[in-house]
Amino acid sequence: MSAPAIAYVALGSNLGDRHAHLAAALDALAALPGTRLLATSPIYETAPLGPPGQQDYLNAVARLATELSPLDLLDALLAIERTRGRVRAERWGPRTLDLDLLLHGDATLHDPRLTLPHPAMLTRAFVLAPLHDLAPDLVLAGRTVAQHLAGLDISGVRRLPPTQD
Ligand code: ROI
Repeated sequence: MSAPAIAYVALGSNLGDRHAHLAAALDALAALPGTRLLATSPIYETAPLGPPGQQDYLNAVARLATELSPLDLLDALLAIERTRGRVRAERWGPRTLDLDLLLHGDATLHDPRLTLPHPAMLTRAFVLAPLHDLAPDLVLAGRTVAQHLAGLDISGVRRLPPTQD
């Protein structure tokens, strides 16, 4: 059997009990077959990118070691989203839980269902700020996560203090 891949998953929620959705998602990630939850970033409260009038998001990033293939992991993420009542309606509209596969080892993938690395991850402070907490020196497209983040406007992202539960 091949070694597990290190995968990074971005979590987002801006509808309902946002903290509960993220906590449930982390529990579900930790329970996936062939997968270990290695680390979780702090949670950030972030201004919504997309149509106006939405609540702020909570965002975080998780690092996994997984034996699941990229597409099997994607299916697992979609199933977790559905357990939190995610309905895919309006594009860029509010959502109970969004789980985006950012990276799966060194995989590059151009599948109709999944592009790896995630095509928008390097331009979104709400993804790069929590990723930076876990992997500042990870090199993507020739620059470290820290270098990518330094070029972004981070005024809309605020790290929340750790919770005590
Ligand atoms: N905006 C923020 N701040 N955080 C998100 O996770 C997020 N997710 C999305 C869109 C609608 C693009 N906006 C977001 O999918």
